[in-house]
Amino acid sequence: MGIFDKLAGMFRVRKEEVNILVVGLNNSGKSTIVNHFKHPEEKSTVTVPTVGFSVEKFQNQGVSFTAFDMSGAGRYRSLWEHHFKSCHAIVFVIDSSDRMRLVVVKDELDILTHHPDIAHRKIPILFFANKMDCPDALSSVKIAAALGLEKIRDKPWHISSSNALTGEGLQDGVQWLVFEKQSMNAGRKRANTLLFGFIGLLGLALYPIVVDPMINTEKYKKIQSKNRAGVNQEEIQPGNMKVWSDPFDRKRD
Ligand SMILES: Nc1nc2c(ncn2[C@@H]2O[C@H](COP(=O)(O)OP(=O)(O)OP(=O)(O)O)[C@@H](O)[C@H]2O)c(=O)[nH]1
Ligand SMILES: [Mg+2]
Repeated sequence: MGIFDKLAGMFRVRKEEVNILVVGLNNSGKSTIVNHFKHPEEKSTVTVPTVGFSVEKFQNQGVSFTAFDMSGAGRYRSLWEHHFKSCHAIVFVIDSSDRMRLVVVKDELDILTHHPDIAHRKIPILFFANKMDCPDALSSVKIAAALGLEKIRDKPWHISSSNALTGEGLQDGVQWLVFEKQSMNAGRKRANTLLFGFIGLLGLALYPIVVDPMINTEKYKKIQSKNRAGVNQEEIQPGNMKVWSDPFDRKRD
């Protein structure tokens, strides 16, 4: 690949790729949500409990998503943390009609937000208060209060009520996620521009002192020898060193 191809590659607008980790208790509707976004030809017609996890790819609003659809069954929940490091966003699905297990949801959320691979990252978390069509479903506001979401202050989060069977509320949630990722990228680009600007200015300031003497060695050698010519060489021989000031003001012979 030639230098121009490399430069063209650097300046080409790269397609955004986002890894999302889809977690939540079993039967909350994670796989049904992921299935909704898949290409019609790739959609599965039957919903079965996920074993371990499955990796699904889909496109939405010009963004390529790779979804790690995790099983929510107790014996597989320990697998979630293996994907914390590599994910760019988390989708946390809650069955709004499963009031009994809301406390388990809160425990799992606390474990996730306190995990070392998540705790110090400004990673966006999208909550789906799913199964809003069920008659005993709690509202997204009540779920947010029950899970103490207002305490998550160091990460952007959003909660959407959804019905994964009809797709209601799903697009709103993903739209928020895309917006959040894009504004994060814009912030990072601004910071990079500032950094490169600063480095450029520093380079300009240091050029005459550091770079120029390295390039124009002959010019600086001439200046050096000219300066030396103005100094009496005898005076700078160690044996002939003169004491210019005497702190005790003694007379010298
Ligand atoms: N009424 C209703 N049922 C839903 C909704 N979303 C999913 N379901 C049903 O809930 C059941 C479980 O859905 P899954 O998508 O398999 O749930 P999951 O979270 O992936 O479960 P695991 O893979 O076991 O962790 C299925 O029978 C779905 O049809 C919803 O919004 N409303
Ligand atoms: Mg599943």
